[in-house]
Amino acid sequence: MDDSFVLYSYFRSSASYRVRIALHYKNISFKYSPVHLIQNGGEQYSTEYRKLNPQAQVPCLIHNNKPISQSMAIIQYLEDVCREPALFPNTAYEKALVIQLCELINSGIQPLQNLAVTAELTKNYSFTTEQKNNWIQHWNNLGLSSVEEMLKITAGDFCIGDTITAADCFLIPQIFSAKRFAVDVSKYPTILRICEHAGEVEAFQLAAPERQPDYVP
Ligand SMILES: N[C@@H](CCC(=O)N[C@@H](CS)C(=O)NCC(=O)O)C(=O)O
Repeated sequence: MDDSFVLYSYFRSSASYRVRIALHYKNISFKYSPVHLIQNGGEQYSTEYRKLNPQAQVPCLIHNNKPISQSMAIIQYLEDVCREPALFPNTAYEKALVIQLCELINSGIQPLQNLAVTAELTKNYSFTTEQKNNWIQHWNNLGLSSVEEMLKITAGDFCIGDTITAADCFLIPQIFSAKRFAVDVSKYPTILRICEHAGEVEAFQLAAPERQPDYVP
């Protein structure tokens, strides 16, 4: 059995960033395989990459020569093959809270700022750069204000109490993206407090975009 892990990733991709945090947190070594989302018309559209992920998106994790896409599926898979340290709580309700936060970001925010979506707005709906940025900020603010309200109830040092969970793997990359799109995140003090705590943890440091081999300032 080939037990090696390969992660197809782009340094700026928030969905890839989630998986990088999970891999580092679980101390799983992996080969980093960069997919440049813009160069060469977008390397995610290459025939070779589409064989791994027909949706033409990163991340994609290869384990035992088998591909898995969708960061949620990948992180749950990592939890199954490497239980400790756990990223999902044992109790049913707390686990649901973790997935609730992950999905709020995964389904409710990130898809609306994704490259292919915003490129379509520009190309076929004549959005100006300003309109595109307003669109991205609108959906980030709508989602993040809900996240902030939920976290006021569930958070300790991290999203759910004082233990790192998959919810933190989703939140920190989303805040990285929000800042990149000039969203005013100072409105979200609970989120910022969690980001500060995560910033002290090695797994989050190692997963940061600027630490990746394909990073470009
Ligand atoms: N729900 C997917 C989202 C994946 C996704 O949207 N990836 C983006 C980068 S963060 C991508 O590859 N975009 C390429 C494109 O839009 O062409 C996941 O969690 O893995």
